[in-house]
Amino acid sequence: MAEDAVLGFLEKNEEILDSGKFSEEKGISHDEMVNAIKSLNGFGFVIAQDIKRERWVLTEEGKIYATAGSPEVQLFLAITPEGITQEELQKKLDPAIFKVGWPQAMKNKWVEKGKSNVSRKVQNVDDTVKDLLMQIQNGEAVDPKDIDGLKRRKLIAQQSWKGYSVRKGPKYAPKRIKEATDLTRENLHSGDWKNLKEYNFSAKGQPVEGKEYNFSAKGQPVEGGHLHPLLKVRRQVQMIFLQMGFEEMPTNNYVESSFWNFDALFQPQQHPARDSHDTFFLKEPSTTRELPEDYVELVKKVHESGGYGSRGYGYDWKRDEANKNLLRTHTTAVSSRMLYKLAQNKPFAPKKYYSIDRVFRNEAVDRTHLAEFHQIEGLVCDRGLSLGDLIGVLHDFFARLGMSKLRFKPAYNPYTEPSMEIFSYHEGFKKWVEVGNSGMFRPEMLLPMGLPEDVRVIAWGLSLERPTMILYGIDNIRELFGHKVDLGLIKKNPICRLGLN
Ligand code: FB9
Repeated sequence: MAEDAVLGFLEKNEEILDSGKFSEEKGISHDEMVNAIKSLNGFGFVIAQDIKRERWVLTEEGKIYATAGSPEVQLFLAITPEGITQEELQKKLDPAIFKVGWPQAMKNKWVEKGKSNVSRKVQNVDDTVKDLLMQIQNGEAVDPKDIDGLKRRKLIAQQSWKGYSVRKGPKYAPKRIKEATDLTRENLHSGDWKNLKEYNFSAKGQPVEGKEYNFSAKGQPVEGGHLHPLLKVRRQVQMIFLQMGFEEMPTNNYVESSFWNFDALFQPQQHPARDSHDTFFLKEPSTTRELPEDYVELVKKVHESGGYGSRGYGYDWKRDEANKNLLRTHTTAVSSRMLYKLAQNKPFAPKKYYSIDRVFRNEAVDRTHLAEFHQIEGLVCDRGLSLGDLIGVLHDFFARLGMSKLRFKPAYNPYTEPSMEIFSYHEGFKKWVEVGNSGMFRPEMLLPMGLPEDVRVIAWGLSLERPTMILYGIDNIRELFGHKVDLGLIKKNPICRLGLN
């Protein structure tokens, strides 16, 4: 329809000057006409030139006044020549008309307000606003000064209009023969496919030339899966650990017993972190079913009376407390399970383990902290390790993350001694940033497991969210994790390449 109108017009005319006017003359919507022109242009039947015009159109309010008259004139006409009270006037007018019309009529010095009455100051008024709006509605030119006034009252708005002028193209034909690429179920069934250009053989039986491929055409966007930034950073950190010869620990249990999460780590049962204000305890199943009883006895003893050179804590250790199930507060609970398992293997063989998984803490949430986060943890278990080995492995690990300038600050953890906070100088922020925590697991943790006396374990931890937020320039953790995440970010976020990787 629209295509035929364009091709037919060009058969006898040089050019379609304005697609807007042309579509009105043909009684075809301009959108349909533009689609036809674009398609014909794409196949070379026509050459289309953009036409861009800015024009004024009436707002909804403007359309009302173009029909019913401006509010100030409606108000003027509602005042009888002898004058009326303001209450009577307001009863005669729509509140919106009174609200806009009264100040405008006062400004035009058309009306005045007496002690009890409002009255006219002039005999007659012209509704210039209505006249101007009708001129714009009819596409007539209007003085720019008048335009400013109407724009200020939000009665008109600027609308950009895009159309085309159209001339014959190199492949012009008075009627378009559909390309073979337009093969459809319909034209195959109806037999119309025989009229398609590629199947429309010339009189001498020669096929007309085929449609050339448009190699610059963009492919359809492929809607596939998209990796979350956390998973991209996790993959990079995993690669770093694997390149350093670490094995991943099995972290597929969010629910843990207090025993493995705290007691096995020599964390006393009165420690504030074991309070329900800091930890999520489970109602159901509230207690663990099975613990290695011999080992539990050794843990009980080291808490109560020490041993291995330790004084212990000197309190009555409660099994019920150790049995409580919780959501693990750190992946160090997994490290304790793995080290206990390693201690059962005789003879002892050194190991390097890592884990990256979710941990849960019942703490106040803020812009950068939720009640859960992903903890990254690494540990090396071998004979005769020292703090120097820990510092060395930290330099190696963080260098691979792109952080080569480190400083260490003495710290305290219930299960490591000595402990250190790790700081790295951030060139972008021009300041030292805390990037993790570390330490050497205490003998009160390692020896009850059955590890040889000269075996030491150096370990460290950091979060996955902090580096991800910094690397992806996200300052609110809710933009990264949770139900408010913008899926556009998930689809568009850049790849993550860390440090030496
Ligand atoms: O991740 C942290 N900071 C960090 C890490 C990397 C990073 O990279 C940027 C690209 C440059 C930037 C920042 N932190 C640890 C330090 C702080 O963010 C801290 O405020 C928040 N910490 C979490 C705990 O807070 C509830 C981060 C989390 C953390 C802290 C300690 C451990 C693990 C995670 C640990 C441990 C540990 C210690 C000894 C033995 C075994 C494990």
